[in-house]
Amino acid sequence: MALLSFERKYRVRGGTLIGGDLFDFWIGPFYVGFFGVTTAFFALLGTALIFYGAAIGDTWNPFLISIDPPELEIGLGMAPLAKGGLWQLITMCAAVAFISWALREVEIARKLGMGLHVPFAFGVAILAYITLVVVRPVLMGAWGHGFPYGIFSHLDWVNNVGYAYGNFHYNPAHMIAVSFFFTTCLALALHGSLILSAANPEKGETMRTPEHEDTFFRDLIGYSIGPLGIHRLGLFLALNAGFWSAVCIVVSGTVWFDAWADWWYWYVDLPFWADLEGGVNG
Ligand code: 07D
Ligand code: 07D
Ligand code: U10
Repeated sequence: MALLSFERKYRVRGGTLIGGDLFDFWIGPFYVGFFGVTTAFFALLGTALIFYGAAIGDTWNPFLISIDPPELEIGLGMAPLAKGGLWQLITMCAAVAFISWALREVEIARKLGMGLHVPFAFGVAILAYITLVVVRPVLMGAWGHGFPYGIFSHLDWVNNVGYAYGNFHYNPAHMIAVSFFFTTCLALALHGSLILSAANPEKGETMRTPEHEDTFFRDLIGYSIGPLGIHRLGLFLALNAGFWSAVCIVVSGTVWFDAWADWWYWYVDLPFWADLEGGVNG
């Protein structure tokens, strides 16, 4: 079925979470829905506030514009607009816009009778963002621990927060997250290359089948995870990358306050070798 006639058949009312038939329509290619309206509203409002912040700031250089969170002294209170209040409003707009976008994905999935995997996956990205700008600042007692909204300034934040804990690479959850990111790339490179090698033959050649794909990896490593399995694995890897990222930052400054390298002393201090010659007590 051609895509457009498919869309005509499936563009039917229903499946909405809220608002019934209200907003249950399309504009061009986009499904609107209640959460489309809230996404559009809060995304536009947040963007307008960023432009306002830029206008009262001292640069229009897109790399240097920065909407900073309040000073640490403000704690968890509301700050004046020009002194972090804008950041607080933009954070609210962003959170509501992202969550609305996820709920719009839920409504579209429900209309199509599909699983909720896509909104769930986006939910993990939202979790990482909320962890950075809400959960960790609240646990640490000040909005000032959130990251600033600017292209270069947010890089400075990552750098500075990283060095506040010595070498951030020693954060064990950061290690797990980084390894999941790397493995996600490996999995997508293997999957993309395998599919193209089988399903996109030279002109005149016949297309190969999933059995060929299975056999390639059975010949190579003795095992194939299969055409459905690789997608499960890919989703698992990617979601873990985001999840362990959220873990690695939320524990920094809430349950661990020192250099991350020192965390590893539990290992050095294990009784098996702590008393050996050359060990910490030896
Ligand atoms: C390709 C999908 C398209 C999305 C794009 C991003 C904006 C921001 C707003 C000026 C993969 C659109 C960008 C709407 C403009 C203003 C106010 C997704 C794709 C093209 N970062 N980060 C970038 C965000 C954090 C870090 C680039 C957002 C954390 C590092 C872009 C968030 C930490 C590097 C960007 C966020 C962190 C970047 C490319 C939110 C840890 C880079 C992003 C909401 C996660 C890279 C100059 C990309 C770069 C980069 C956006 C959060 C670290 C500007 C929206 C605080 C180390 N980040 N980031 O391709 O070149 O994402 O920076 O949480 O090296 Mg960042
Ligand atoms: C937060 C983005 C959410 C996005 C959303 C959507 C729009 C719409 C519109 C396009 C989480 C936004 C959408 C705005 C756009 C249109 C139309 C994703 C988010 C909701 N690190 N590190 C990580 C590595 C070092 C440090 C994570 C590597 C140094 C700190 C990841 C290296 C020091 C923090 C990671 C490295 C350091 C991190 C980031 C290498 C600095 C964090 C991914 C090879 C001196 C952050 C939750 C992520 C984190 C984080 C990777 C090095 C510090 C695992 C590979 C040693 C302080 N680092 N890092 O989280 O965990 O994505 O954040 O050296 O806070 Mg690190
Ligand atoms: C995958 C796959 C697969 C495929 C695939 C894909 C994964 C099985 C079958 C998909 C993959 C790709 C296409 C590959 C490329 C993708 C990426 C690299 C990921 C990154 C993507 C991008 C960078 C693109 C981002 C683009 C976006 C987000 C589109 C932007 C959209 C909009 C701006 C409109 C959004 C629509 C909304 C919010 C709802 C509807 C709203 C409107 C139409 C606007 C009108 C507004 C209203 C009705 C509300 C009124 C608004 C008000 C009141 C606000 C007023 C407020 C003020 C302050 C003024 O596995 O294989 O193949 O293809």
